[in-house]
Amino acid sequence: MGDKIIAQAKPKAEEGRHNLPFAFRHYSPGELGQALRKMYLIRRFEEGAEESYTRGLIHGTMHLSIGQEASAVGISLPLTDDDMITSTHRGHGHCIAKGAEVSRMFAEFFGKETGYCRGRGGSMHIADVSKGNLGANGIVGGGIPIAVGAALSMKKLKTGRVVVSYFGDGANNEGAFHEALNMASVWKLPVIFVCENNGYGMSTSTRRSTAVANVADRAAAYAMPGVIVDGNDLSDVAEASHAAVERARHGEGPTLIECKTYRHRGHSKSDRNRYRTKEEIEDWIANRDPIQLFEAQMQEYGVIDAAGIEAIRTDVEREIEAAIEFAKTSPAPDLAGLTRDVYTDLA
Ligand SMILES: Cc1ncc(C[n+]2csc(CCOP(=O)(O)OP(=O)(O)O)c2C)c(N)n1
Ligand SMILES: [Mg+2]
Repeated sequence: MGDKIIAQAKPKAEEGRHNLPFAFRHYSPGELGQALRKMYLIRRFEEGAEESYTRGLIHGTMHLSIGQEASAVGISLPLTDDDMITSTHRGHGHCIAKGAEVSRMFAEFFGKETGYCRGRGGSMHIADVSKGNLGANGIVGGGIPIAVGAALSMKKLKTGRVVVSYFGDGANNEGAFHEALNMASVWKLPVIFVCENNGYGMSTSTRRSTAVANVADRAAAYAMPGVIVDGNDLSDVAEASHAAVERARHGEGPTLIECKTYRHRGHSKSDRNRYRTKEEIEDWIANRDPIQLFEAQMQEYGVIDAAGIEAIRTDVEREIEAAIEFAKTSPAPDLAGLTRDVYTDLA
């Protein structure tokens, strides 16, 4: 990151307030600063996790969402702690956007007792029901029917709460996706389906795997609105999310939002990026980075200056350092509890 971001700032716009992008009309400077902070926190958390993995402190694999932060944070902006989400194998960002503590996430990755799953679950199983996060899911498309079930429950209990289901483009070809969308529409459930289309499911491009040009086109088959947004533009994402949340809360049923985005890193730690060009990756990093774009917008509309951005960064660095330290110094699970808090069949 660094100075590049500041250099992108354009002169302050002179348009009237009604011409400002949605997020700048709808949220206060403090709320926008918090959104930027969360995007940083996701980025720095994942960079910290990546580094810890390289140093052998974390085992297994992980799927990084670096480059997709605006989608996680923008979708969460209109949600309250009472609203719920289901997440994916690439879910760190969703989790942090919904209010998870990075110290407990690092502890989980490090296999410590203080982690969200007491060190038993790792990267792909973090849940935090106190913040409405029903959990990540290693099964592609697995979270979608869970979200529909939760939304049915929210409707029956007349809670006014909504459920967001994040999933990838790969999941839109799973049967569970189609069954879940149909049922949610028939029953007008308060659920928002969010496809983070990053162009690839592992090494297969969406073009080669999906019959329609846009995942959002599939909404028509289930009589719900299908909205395509620039998934790297926080304001566009928040606008679509806000409309979908309003619709869901008022009993009008589900919406399918497709966030067009890109993952900067490989699919997982073993990916050698043979299926996409270096130029393609570099172009997204240099020209479409969601954090750079949001910072530039914030400066353009006079919401923050370079010093304000620096203060947020410094604050996030402090939080990440403290979180890693907490994880390192936390106790490992007790050997006597080896079969506790896991599915075991001792018969
Ligand atoms: C049901 C199922 N099939 C296959 C896999 C193996 N798998 C893990 S991630 C993945 C790709 C998913 O792509 P996408 O939904 O686009 O999400 P992204 O990784 O791009 O975020 C696959 C095929 C799985 N975990 N579950
Ligand atoms: Mg994908």
